[in-house]
Amino acid sequence: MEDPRTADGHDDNATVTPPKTWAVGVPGVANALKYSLSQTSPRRTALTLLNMNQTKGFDCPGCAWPEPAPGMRHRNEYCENGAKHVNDEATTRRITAEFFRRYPVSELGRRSDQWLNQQGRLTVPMVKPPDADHYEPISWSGALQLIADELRGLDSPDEAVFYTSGRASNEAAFVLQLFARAFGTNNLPDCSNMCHESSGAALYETLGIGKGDVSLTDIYHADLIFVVGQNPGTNHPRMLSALEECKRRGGRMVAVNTLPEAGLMRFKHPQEPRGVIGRGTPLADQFLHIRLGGDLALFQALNLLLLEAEEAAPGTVLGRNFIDSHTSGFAEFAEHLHKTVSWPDVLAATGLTREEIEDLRDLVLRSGRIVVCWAMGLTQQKHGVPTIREVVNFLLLRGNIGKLGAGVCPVRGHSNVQGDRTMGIWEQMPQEFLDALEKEFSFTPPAAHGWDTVASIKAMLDGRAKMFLSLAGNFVRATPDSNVTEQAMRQCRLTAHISTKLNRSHAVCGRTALILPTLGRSERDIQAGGEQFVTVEDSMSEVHASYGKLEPASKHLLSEVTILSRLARRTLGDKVPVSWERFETSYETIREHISHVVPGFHDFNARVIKPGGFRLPSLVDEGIFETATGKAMFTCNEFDMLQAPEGHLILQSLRSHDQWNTVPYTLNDRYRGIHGSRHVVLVNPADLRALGLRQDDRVDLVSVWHDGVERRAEDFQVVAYPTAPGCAAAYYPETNVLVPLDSVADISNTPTSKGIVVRLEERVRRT
Ligand SMILES: Nc1nc2c(c(=O)[nH]1)N[C@H]1C(S)=C(S)[C@@H](COP(=O)(O)OP(=O)(O)OC[C@H]3O[C@@H](n4cnc5c(=O)[nH]c(N)nc54)[C@H](O)[C@@H]3O)O[C@H]1N2
Ligand SMILES: Nc1nc2c(c(=O)[nH]1)N[C@H]1C(S)=C(S)[C@@H](COP(=O)(O)OP(=O)(O)OC[C@H]3O[C@@H](n4cnc5c(=O)[nH]c(N)nc54)[C@H](O)[C@@H]3O)O[C@H]1N2
Ligand code: SF4
Ligand SMILES: [Mo]
Repeated sequence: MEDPRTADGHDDNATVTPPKTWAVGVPGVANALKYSLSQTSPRRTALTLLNMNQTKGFDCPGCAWPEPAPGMRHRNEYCENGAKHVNDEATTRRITAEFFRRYPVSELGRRSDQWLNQQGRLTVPMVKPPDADHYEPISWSGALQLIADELRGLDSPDEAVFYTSGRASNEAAFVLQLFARAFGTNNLPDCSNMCHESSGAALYETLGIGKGDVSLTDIYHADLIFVVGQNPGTNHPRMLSALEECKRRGGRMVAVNTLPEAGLMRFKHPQEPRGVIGRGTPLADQFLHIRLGGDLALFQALNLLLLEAEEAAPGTVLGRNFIDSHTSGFAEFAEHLHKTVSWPDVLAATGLTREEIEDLRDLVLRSGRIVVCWAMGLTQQKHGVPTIREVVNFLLLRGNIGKLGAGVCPVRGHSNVQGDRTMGIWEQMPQEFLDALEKEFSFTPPAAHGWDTVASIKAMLDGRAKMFLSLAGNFVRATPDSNVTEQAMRQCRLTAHISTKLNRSHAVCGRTALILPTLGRSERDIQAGGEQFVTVEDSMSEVHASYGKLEPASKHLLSEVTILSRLARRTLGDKVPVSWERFETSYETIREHISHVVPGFHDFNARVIKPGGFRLPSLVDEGIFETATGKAMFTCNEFDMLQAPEGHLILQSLRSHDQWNTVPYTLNDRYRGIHGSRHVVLVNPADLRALGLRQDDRVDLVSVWHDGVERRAEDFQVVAYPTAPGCAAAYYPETNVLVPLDSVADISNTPTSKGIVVRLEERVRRT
């Protein structure tokens, strides 16, 4: 792969200032406004922001953190980064057919992710014919016919892959999965395969639910909140308001992270006067500076300490009633921990001291109600699933499941990633869901599981997959092993992207490629049946409506639902008895079907228009666990830790403060004190000394994997940073090239983006 930064001629030298120890407040708001005004006018910025996260406005297209109940919302119920995300969509810049005449695809492939995104909104459908180097305009019907013909020409429906990113609405997601299954395949990979799949796998097995079970009320009422492997100050900023509220009521917080992230330490509330002028609220009562991948060992050691405390003072530590009536496997679990936990291993894996873990135990013993929140630091590890199972063990020990102020909280990424799953975007939906589809639509969906993201890439590589359609997202940048994935994508006969903004997946594409420009969530969606809204589900299972307010970026845009239902109709004709044409006229029709197919959605149309919508019921809250034993399951997990050979480091790839996933907005990472470049690698000063490196040295990052293939990310600037010893950090997606396609989490098949063994090869030493 040619380095995409070269064509833009910047991003080669960072200036570094000390990392911040608090998050949000005035600089945050000012920063958001600066970015917004660079994209659009003051009037449009105001219109956009005042409508975001209001009951009759649109859902923030940023993360999946929930809004407070309607009566408790601020007039400005958004964060700095939400403001940036929505104005990135609301930008007044446009990409027209002229743009594609000017830039050949080969040149677009050399441009950086940031440059591609900055060109503005896509406005007209475009096609790149086989062997051509330019996209050219095509009519909507021509574009959809090309895809339909390609699909119908396949030898098997399983040669097609339908990818979804978590920005898509419930309605679009439901139509896409219906189309794919009616066409005959379960090949429905999604961004979740790379995100919270490990959470889903662990929670399904142990609790019988694929999602979290806490609400905002639980967060407010918890006595202790764990924030593990998560950087809320950047990635879920309004979570800090909820943590602040919990602390105001006397709750405590413990942060477990490889980096001392600003948002974990102290918070200044931007919508409260004291947040603007004061020192803010201290957040973490204890900070555990853990090694990458050390959380499994940490929770095992903590659980053993709790078992020992119970033995020392029987009847005072464990939730015996809860364990006896609601769980299975306790005795085996307890025996397993007694037999296997070795303190030297725990200290080596975590990099913590025994005293720190004992202090944590004491904090736990003082806390009746506990919530554990986590994100990518846990899920994107080889042993991510066992780690989350061990978190569940921890909560079960003291009965912290299914009661007020307690529970599991995997904090979701994309605003509707949880909803997309609920709607059936999953390559392995349970048979009950497929049966319900069959009953509603009178066709038999395929039963065999489809391909997830990693399996899809492998299938494209060896020619089993020939056609790729994407509903939102940026597949070639989000996925691991960039060089390999790019080759996979180029081997497809046809690739088609339903997108709002230009990205690398449009430039690194199949022999024939299509760009299908679509409405963003902030835009008005007018159909034959009148103005439409869509619905989303947040990280806490709240389902609500989102009403677009802005004029669409172009009159040529079609909605996601329109594109998908027209494509389904063209492809399938009357092969299945589905009235696709009615879907685009009124999305109520789709919601009516959803209410018959998806559990918890009865009276969907009536309930979702109430202010704030409704919350999906959680069986766990009713004490029902749909697991193999019919109870919440304690599990026995084998100890595992990440190890790097002498002279190597373990690297995590993470987000800066100024990016949305594969899309950097600027080259800065304000809280971490990095400005002007994303090609930096953060290394602990002691490791730098041991490796004979200094701040500002230039290095290549080379990953070490047993296939012997050299994976190299070139020319990174070394930054001395307080990351846990032995653990380095660099940005995603620039370092995806280093993650081997086969380096995946056990069970969930999630790429191990937070556990890559690397060596730093020095380039030119600065004098
Ligand atoms: N502004 C903004 N918001 C976003 C996104 C965005 O790109 N930009 N992306 C959205 C999406 S899709 C997602 S999934 C979420 C992601 O939200 P996060 O999971 O917060 O995102 P990452 O930047 O990947 O950060 C991972 C955090 O885990 C820590 N960590 C890494 N490895 C370990 C480990 O082994 N143990 C522990 N204890 N900590 C570890 C890292 O130091 C870092 O603080 O954010 C969502 N929100
Ligand atoms: N190394 C490494 N890799 C990772 C991660 C990591 O931490 N490290 N994180 C993983 C995670 S958690 C995730 S979720 C994935 C993210 O993977 P994706 O979800 O595939 O990537 P995004 O960058 O969110 O996709 C951005 C694109 O979506 C399109 N888009 C935006 N809004 C809309 C819309 O409303 N409709 C439509 N149709 N299109 C829209 C735009 O064209 C934009 O360019 O990446 C994963 N990859
Ligand atoms: S916390 Fe997430 S959903 Fe809320 S405004 Fe910020 S980015 Fe948007
Ligand atoms: Mo994600």
